[in-house]
Amino acid sequence: MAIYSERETWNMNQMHAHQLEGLKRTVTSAYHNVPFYHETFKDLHITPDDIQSLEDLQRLPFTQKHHLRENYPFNMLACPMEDVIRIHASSGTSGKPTVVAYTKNDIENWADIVARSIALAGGQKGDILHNAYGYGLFTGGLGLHAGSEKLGCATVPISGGNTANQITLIQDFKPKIICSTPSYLLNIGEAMMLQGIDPATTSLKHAILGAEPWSEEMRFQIEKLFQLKASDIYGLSEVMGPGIAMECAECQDGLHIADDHFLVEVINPDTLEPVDDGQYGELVFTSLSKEALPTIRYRTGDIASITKERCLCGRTTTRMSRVKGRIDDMLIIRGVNVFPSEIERYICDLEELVPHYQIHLQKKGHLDHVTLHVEVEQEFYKKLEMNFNHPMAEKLVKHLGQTIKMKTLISVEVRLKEPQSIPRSEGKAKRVLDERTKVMPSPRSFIR
Ligand code: DLL
Repeated sequence: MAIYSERETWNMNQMHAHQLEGLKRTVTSAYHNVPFYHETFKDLHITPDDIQSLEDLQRLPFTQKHHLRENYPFNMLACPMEDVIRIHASSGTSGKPTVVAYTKNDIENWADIVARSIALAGGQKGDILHNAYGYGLFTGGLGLHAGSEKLGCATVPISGGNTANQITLIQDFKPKIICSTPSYLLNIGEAMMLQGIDPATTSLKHAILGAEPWSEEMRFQIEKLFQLKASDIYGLSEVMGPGIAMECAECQDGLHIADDHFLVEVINPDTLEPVDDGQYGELVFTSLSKEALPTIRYRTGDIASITKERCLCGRTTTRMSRVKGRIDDMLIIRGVNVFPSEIERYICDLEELVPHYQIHLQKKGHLDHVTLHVEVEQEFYKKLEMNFNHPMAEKLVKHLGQTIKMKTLISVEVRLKEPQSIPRSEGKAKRVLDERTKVMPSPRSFIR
């Protein structure tokens, strides 16, 4: 095990003492410097002196995305603007973007956390790292960039997109590590094959993949295609950016949370009560070292579980499961909850299909109707003679529909699509298209 920092193997007492100090500092700063926190604490009759143990965290109010939006752009800052050296923001597809800011210390801590994450994935000083996360207001590009430089990697800041150029640079520079969303790496692999390049023959040995949900089966496909180790990286801008948790390449058994910078909780999103370790719920993070934008009990909307059990790699940090998905992306069909990543698993299991898919949600009468558009693999398409009425196609549709029904309990209409027909992403893939505002007539409405 290549340990980047001794903090990764601290015992519980060391970690708790460090966390309590960070929590007290964070709460004091938020209370005195951020009007939003001052007011909410006052309403609950809490002052920073009430925080005497880590358990006191439970007394603090939750923070949500809308609080950041309501305080757009800079009212959540706990430091004067002259101490801010970087600003990032979410894309803001619905309403105002959420703005996040960093002091010099914040940027240094973040770089250190990301350097540790790259080391966890198997990277080391001297490696060439191809960074295909988007640069700009999105935290992926610059976040991985700073960590890569801090670790001492030769960093290629290619950003997302221009796939032909990505392939040329991978062939010419021979990077050992690639960072991107899982869906974009798949696209790069596919584009390589179209050019007659076998992705397994590149120099890549490690992939650092995240920023969107992906399944274990998708990992298997990517690792097989490129012959590399693919590790999951998690983070969100509101709490910091990539690196809040990172899987170790040795065990690939959950993501190590940067406990020295964040306190994690998992709650039931309906009751807001904590759930037991090992149970799925909504991840909530409190920052312990951030100066510009302290985040207290931030509700991420992401569903995962945590465990305090020690990882076989020897690191002692809390681990979280893969994120199943965001609460907003959960499909609730006749009372059954399913995440797109759970459907993805069954697509990846079938060699006649490629994991390029989209889930369309529509209303048929009063009921939600799910149609899964999924592409067939090129060779299989030829075998079908490009005809989806072919008996082999019908068998495949039936098989996938039945598997999804059996495993997830939801009925899905499967529609095979020809190769290359589903839009490719250069960043986060859009898996769910919610068309439910367009009301479709129910079959019954035709029976008069
Ligand atoms: O996606 C930060 C990031 C960049 C993480 C690069 C990893 C790599 P946001 O754009 O604010 O930040 O989006 C955060 O993306 O709340 C999750 O819903 C989702 N997400 C991030 N990482 C993962 C992951 C970046 N490994 C939102 N698995 C989060 C599943 C993820 N979902």
